Amino acid sequence: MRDSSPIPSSEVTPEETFRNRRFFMKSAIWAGSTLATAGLYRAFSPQAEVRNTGAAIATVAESGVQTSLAADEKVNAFNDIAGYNNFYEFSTDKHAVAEKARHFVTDPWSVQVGGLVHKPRTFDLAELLKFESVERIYRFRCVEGWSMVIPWVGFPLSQLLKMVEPQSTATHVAFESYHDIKQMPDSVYAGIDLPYVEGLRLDEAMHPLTLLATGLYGKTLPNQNGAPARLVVPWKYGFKSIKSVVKITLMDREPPTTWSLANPGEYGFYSNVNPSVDHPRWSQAHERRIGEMGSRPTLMFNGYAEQVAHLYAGMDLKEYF
Ligand SMILES: Nc1nc2c(c(=O)[nH]1)N[C@H]1C(S)=C(S)[C@@H](COP(=O)(O)O)O[C@H]1N2
Ligand SMILES: [Mo]
Repeated sequence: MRDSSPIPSSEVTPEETFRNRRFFMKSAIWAGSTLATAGLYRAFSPQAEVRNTGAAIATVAESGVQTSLAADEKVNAFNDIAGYNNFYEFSTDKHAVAEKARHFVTDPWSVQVGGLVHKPRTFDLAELLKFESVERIYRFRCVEGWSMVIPWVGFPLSQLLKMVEPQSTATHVAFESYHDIKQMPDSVYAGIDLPYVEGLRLDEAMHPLTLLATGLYGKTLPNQNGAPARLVVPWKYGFKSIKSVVKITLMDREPPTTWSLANPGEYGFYSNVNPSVDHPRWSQAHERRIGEMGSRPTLMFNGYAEQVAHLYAGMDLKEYF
């Protein structure tokens, strides 16, 4: 998994409506009013574009989650986010994924949640879209050394996990992606075992920053970004954020993960963004932000250390990479 393709130019500026909305959202965040913010969202985002119409959409103000960007960080253009993708089931060519995923059928859909839970349950698409959505603008850092800033729409995974009531013996959560050779004919060239699987520790999965995303830029999630629902764990390398999830299983041990199965020496279970732990074949100290010239320093835990460092207290992050 090494990126050698050129950076796509981001000539396409973020949509005007989004910029306007963002301007107002900033003041709303400081005002700290979820209700007011939800109203602003509706005012600046045409309902027709958002599939999550069933629930109000709040912003980062809710649950006191701080996810602010530095002054010099801009949200990436929609065309960067939806045009430069890693989704090996469709293609290993980042620029080809969007087109190959165009006809991917994501409705009907269901996510089966089970394992060490008191109330196993299957969520259909309508049920997933009924969770109260929030917008979270997160940095997204791929292990290959590129990054973006993405305005996700989704809900904290903890909400779904609480509904199934994890048993006291559950320590980890396993995730599985959709895989169907008929819909994903190029997956025979993926070079990794499929279905794609990932995992988190239960406390990581319950962390308020961890999302199940169902949209971005205030719209339904594009197929190439993992429709209809994908994990987003902003302090870990991008490959942990598994796409098009169909199965979630609570376990009492660390589940296998696709990239550590493929290459255990290069991709660990934790894969926290860490500028001081290099990949065996390249440095992780810097990254190129898609749409920018040059490079910028990679931040510990991708800039979310204040929120997540305590999860790894006492752990040697070179050993648990
Ligand atoms: N099922 C599945 N999930 C996946 C991948 C994949 O190939 N298959 N690629 C991962 C990698 S390496 C990255 S960087 C991100 C890319 O997400 P994006 O295309 O939405 O930016 O998805 C991750 N989730
Ligand atoms: Mo990645």
